[in-house]
Amino acid sequence: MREKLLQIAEEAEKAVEGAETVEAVEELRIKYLGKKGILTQVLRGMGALPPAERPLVGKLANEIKLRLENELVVRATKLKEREKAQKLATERIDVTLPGTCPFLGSLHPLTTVRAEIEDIFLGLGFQIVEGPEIELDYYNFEALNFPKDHPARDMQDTFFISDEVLLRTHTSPVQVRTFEKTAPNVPVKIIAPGKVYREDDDATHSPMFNQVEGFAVDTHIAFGDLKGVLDSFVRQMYGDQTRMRFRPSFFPFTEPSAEVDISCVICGGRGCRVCSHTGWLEILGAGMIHPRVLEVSGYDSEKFSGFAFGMGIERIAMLKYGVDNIRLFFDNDLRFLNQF
Ligand code: 2U9
Repeated sequence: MREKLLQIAEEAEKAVEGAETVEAVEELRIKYLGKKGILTQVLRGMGALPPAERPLVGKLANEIKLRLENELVVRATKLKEREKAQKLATERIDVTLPGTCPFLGSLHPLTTVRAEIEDIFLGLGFQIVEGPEIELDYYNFEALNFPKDHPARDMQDTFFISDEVLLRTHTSPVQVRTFEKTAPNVPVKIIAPGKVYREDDDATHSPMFNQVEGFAVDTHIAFGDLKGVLDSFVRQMYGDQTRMRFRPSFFPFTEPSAEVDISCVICGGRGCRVCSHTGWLEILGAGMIHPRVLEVSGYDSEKFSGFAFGMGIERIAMLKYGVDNIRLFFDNDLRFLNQF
């Protein structure tokens, strides 16, 4: 056993001396000292020795094991240093080369436009309020002057979860809910941004889209206040040169009601393909809140009045960036999104 141990030690030490790579040293460690290694096996077989021989042979085996472990570490360190020195001598790093730029994501254009709209209205003293996308018929239609069989409901068909529960078709219910908390005598000025759902699907309409509606209620609110607020909004959004015009319209929840156009952002009003040679682009709807809507929510319409407006965020973004199909916002095509 003694001779066998000394022979293994000599053979292993020679092999370590001759190893030329760190990997070769590791292989030798496994060969001699690993779980199934040569020296490990011998140490395991010591039980078969006569008891009198065991202490001496055991001592020798442990010494050999320790020496070999030490030689493996010394050789691996030496080889690592040699490899490092070789690399330093041959490898050249050009520190003037540009670094590799990590891929940076960016905000979705609709997120950016929504934030811009919110910033403008915050600057005009409005507060931002959000509400549920699954709404009661009462808040979405009834309280806004759309009785059950009113034809104006047809233009805002939506998913009904039950007779009384639906996916909201506009963010106006948020404003009715706000009225309920603030009436009968607290003035309010809020905008309600969020997703809405309608049965609409073409190049400029999507069954799900984002709206921002706003309103102000106080004593002495007049149509001129609405014009001032919207004029400030369109000039901040599309530039100071942008002009605005109002055309009469109808909404059940406002009286009088208007559609609002801006001078074409492409041709400045001279007429082009984008504005169908009219010089104008429709961007939002607005009006004075119908007295019945104020009364239903608890305000005295003899004392209080208010204006309201609504816009589609997609439409505002399409006009701002010259996008001609609403689906581009929802397709997740990076060729489109990377442009923002
Ligand atoms: C209350 C009272 C009145 C919100 C208004 C519009 C006019 C309007 C459309 C613009 C494009 C919807 O996204 S769109 O299709 N909106 O024209 N919205 S006035 O009026 C309100 C809201 C709440 C309590």
